[in-house]
Amino acid sequence: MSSVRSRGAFIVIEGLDRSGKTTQVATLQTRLETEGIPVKLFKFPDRTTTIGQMIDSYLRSQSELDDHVIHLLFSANRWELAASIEQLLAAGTTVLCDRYAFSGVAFSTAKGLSLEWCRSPDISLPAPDVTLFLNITPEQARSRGGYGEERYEKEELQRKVRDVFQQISSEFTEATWVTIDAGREREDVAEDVWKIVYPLTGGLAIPLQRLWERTS
Ligand code: DGP
Repeated sequence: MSSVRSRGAFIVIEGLDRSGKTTQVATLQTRLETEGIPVKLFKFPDRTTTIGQMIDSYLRSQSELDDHVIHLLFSANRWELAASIEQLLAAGTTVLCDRYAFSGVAFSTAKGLSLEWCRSPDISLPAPDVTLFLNITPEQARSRGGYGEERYEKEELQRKVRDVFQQISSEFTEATWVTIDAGREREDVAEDVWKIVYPLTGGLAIPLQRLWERTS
């Protein structure tokens, strides 16, 4: 008799800078833990690895790199953790990712690289079961105190990033890409996030998909 082994859900949270993404991810993680659901959080870029330290130095403008090179480093940073993500999912753990390949495509395309080129190094990464995109307007970002000091935190670039995220989202179904209005009260956003995530945490019987393989 064959049975389909259930696995953990792979949930990605993407968002514009100043969208409150980090707070929402932390709230979601705490709530899952409180419910007794095994959960592991990844944050990309993961600045703790050797590759991540090069990315960190670049983001803080302490080093200069060609746009293609930094793009490939961001992708390599995801690939170096992909096996851990897969193992955790197979063991039944819910995996949360604060940013993923969509940020990779959005930021590098906004800087002027071609979308197709940007996507290719991330083809075949584990595909999220759902991506939650926290959306705010540039005006809302400004009213939240504006952007920070890092390299990409400029209004003009953020507008372009927003447009590319919209373009990326159009290739996904409504079930796999959910745009959330993050310009509202923190608790209301958290409630929307919870309503989408909680039903996925009981174990999934469908195999893990590979990112962008059908479009490659
Ligand atoms: P965060 O730690 O979430 O604030 O992200 C750091 C910055 O790096 C943020 O401005 C978004 C950007 N970023 C995240 N992932 C990627 C990526 O894969 N490629 C590029 N070019 N930028 C990214």
